[in-house]
Amino acid sequence: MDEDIIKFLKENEKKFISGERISEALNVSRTAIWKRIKRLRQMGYMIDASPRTGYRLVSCPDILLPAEIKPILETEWMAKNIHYFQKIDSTNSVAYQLAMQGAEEGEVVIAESQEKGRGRLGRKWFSPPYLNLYISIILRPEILPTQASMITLLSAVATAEAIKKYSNITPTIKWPNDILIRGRKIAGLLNEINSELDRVHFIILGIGININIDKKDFPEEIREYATSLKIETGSQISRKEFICILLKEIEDWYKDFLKEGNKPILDAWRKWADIKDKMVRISSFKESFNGKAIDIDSDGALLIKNKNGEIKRVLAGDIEYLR
Ligand code: BTX
Repeated sequence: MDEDIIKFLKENEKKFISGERISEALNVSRTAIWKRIKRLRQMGYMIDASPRTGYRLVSCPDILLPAEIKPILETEWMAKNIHYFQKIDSTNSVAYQLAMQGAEEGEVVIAESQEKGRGRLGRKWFSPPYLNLYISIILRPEILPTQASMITLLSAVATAEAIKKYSNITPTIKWPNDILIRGRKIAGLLNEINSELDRVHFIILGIGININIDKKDFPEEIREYATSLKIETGSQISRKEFICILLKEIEDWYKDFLKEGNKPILDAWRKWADIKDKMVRISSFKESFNGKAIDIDSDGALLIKNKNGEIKRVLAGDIEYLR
């Protein structure tokens, strides 16, 4: 209903439209319209209202309602169905449930805030309201589970490219899936898979990007390690414009992947990550060791040369750059 009123007001932008016309068009009472207008004003919409002339949309807030995103979204099929929440526990958890119930490829979950935003390995993702992006995309690629890590690399590449396109700032990718600017984390990816041995049912691609948060508003423990697009550019960012660029990038890279396979993603990932020959410390649940990064393998595993000259494949874990 909010959606319908916004759409209607937007179609008639800057003009007054009578409550009667809106109520006829949407088939609800004028009292119901007035209640919704009050709610939209609380959400940040500036709407003039007068008993004689009706309602007029003056300006829209930077919120991520589908009615705000859809008119500027240039994707072919991705995010045509958006599940929007002001508050949610985790977009990934909800997207996973939706996918279990049969949601289609390309459906997305977007939230203004998360109460239990999840990082990898049981960690938390700080998700304050109306400042950043928290989004999960449902994909159903016809691939083997062993190829699923390509989707993680793909989402990192698409996120890096979206940042570059929007701001002209060049981020870097840190294996496996952090996006950094000046060494500080601006985005994190949490991809979850549901599969059987030889078939992927679905993948949930979860992306958190710090957009308009100021340094002082990060919790103290991550303040020095995290950043946002606003901090880096010095100006307020339109979250809805950014999310549209991001969704288009993901759709384009995904289409490329289905058509051309791993190579374009691996090439782009290598370019953004610039990890070759860097000394790193690996921490995985099995072991920790230092070594020189050689490359990533065709399945996304990191190849590290240890001090004995052996090449080790690391499939999961964290890395720290050493000097
Ligand atoms: P990660 O485990 O690599 O990173 C989590 C770590 O990053 C935390 O332990 C903390 O040190 C730091 N951190 C937490 N919040 C932030 C933040 N906002 N900015 C920078 N650093 C932070 C990365 O996990 C994967 C994060 C995915 C988040 C998305 S949001 C949409 C989707 N839904 C959901 O629940 N998770 C994903």
